[in-house]
Amino acid sequence: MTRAAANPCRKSVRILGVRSGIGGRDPGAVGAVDGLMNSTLVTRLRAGGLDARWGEVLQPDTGSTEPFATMTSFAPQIAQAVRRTAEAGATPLVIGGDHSCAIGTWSGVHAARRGHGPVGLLWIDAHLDSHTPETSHTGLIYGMPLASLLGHGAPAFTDCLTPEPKLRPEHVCVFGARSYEPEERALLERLGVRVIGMNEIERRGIEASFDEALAIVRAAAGGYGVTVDLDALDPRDAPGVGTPAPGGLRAGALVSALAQVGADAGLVALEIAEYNPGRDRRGITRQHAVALAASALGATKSEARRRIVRVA
Ligand SMILES: [Mn+2]
Repeated sequence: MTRAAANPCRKSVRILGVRSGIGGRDPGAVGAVDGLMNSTLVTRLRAGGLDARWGEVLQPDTGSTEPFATMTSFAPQIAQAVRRTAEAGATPLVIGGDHSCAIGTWSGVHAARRGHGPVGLLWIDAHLDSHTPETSHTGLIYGMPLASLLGHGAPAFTDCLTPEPKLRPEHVCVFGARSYEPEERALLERLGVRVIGMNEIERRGIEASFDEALAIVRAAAGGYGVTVDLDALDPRDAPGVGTPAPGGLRAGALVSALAQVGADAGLVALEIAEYNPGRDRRGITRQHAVALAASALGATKSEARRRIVRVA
């Protein structure tokens, strides 16, 4: 008997690749999908008891070089792929791409969970990603996805799939922030989004801080998602990102914290963005990305269970 037959309740994870760096300053995140395909990601998730495999890999239409125009048609494509995956009963694991992919990912999750209630989102990031085209200093889309999902910004993004906010401020928590402009901080404050920055995490400890963050997103009736911008990690652990910011989370501490998510049935989707293989050193960012995904999807604690099944 195969292990799959012995354990028909294995959680199904479909990995969706977003092969794009059009939203960032450094297009290097376009290499993330191929970098993670050539990693231990799938074997690690399977070894942890999950039915994990790659699904669709999406890439933007190369006909246009204007990022706003490109993203206007690409974000709904990401959203539809995520929606199809979630509606088929699998947990989507979206591998960015620069973090502008989140506009599509969480619009798709919103659509898939429509009948269940609003979805919470834990946004783990060094930055707030909460600019609008009016406040942005750079015009880069990877600085705008959270504002867009909250219903603020370019209509092309706020109206992805449907013209409505995809997230409610009371169900969103930003975790690990330490580098941002006053305008985006002001937007989140005005909306009432809880931001747990690095100063606070250092003062209170990651465990107490993460407990609060998880309680906020878990309160959403439609389940919750987690998006990890790898620049949330300290550059010592994650040099392979486009926009590193000193003073971040240590990888081991975040992997431990995310184990709570993995042990929970409420996770509806996971996203890991901003891996930039060209800036990585000896693959350490990639290794930590795999460990974060395994922990958040609950692929770490099933080793013992598998041994018991085999013995039985
Ligand atoms: Mn980000």
